[in-house]
Amino acid sequence: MRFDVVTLFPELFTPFLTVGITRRAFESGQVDVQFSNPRDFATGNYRRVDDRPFGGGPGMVMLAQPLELALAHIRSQRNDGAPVVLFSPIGKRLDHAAVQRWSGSSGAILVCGRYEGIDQRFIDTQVDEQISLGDFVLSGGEVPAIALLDAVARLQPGVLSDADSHHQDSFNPSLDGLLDCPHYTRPEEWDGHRVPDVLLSGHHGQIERWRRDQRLQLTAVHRPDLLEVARGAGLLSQQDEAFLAGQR
Ligand code: 9WO
Repeated sequence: MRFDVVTLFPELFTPFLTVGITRRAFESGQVDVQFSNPRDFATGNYRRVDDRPFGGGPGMVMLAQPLELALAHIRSQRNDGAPVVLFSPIGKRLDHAAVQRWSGSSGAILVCGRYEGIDQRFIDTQVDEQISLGDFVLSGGEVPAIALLDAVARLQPGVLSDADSHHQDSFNPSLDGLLDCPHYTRPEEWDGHRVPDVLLSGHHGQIERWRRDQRLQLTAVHRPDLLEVARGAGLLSQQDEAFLAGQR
């Protein structure tokens, strides 16, 4: 799988690609990430990548031409017709299902905007898909690109430990079914707060039931929309429904 990232600031990515459980996926090339800097495709003494907006107004707009040349260079290296993705609040919200689709794909070309935005003609003619992380504005598309790469890399085979790998399973994932349960570690009492007794009991059946009940309760309270989806998908057992009925 290959992701090409078009960015004025490739150095922002390095710290995220070289630490943690996803490091091996990136360093082995399992998730191959290549960078193209529009600056390298800009012309003239000043190598401009931006200019003032037609019609006036604040800020600068990214020039279409250096972005298009960067794309052409990438296309000459990969001839798989990979989709061009732009990170923008206009786009479709990224969720776990989309991350799963990307993690099984052959990759994409990720375009990171800066300044006030990108010349619309580049977006209209070159961008296949826009992806949003939510209804807020950033100073560039790099943070969303890193978020996508991280989410995709952790779903690659061998990245999650065996203990975590159930999260890849579409029937027991934290985010397309129910929210995750709370986690506790040592000490048993911290700052006057004890770990729930059941977790210290050694009763694996009771511990599993408690965790399931916590997930159901957390989801019912914080994300009732997700609970409805899980219910509609037939993911709730009679025992689950009995617990939820007892909560009301
Ligand atoms: C910003 C913007 C704001 C309101 C409506 C549409 C918008 N599009 C963009 C945009 O594409 N901006 C470029 C990328 C240039 C300025 C910085 N950029 C950006 C991306 N800011 N915020 C995002 C972003 C991307 C994904 N999810 C949330 C925010």
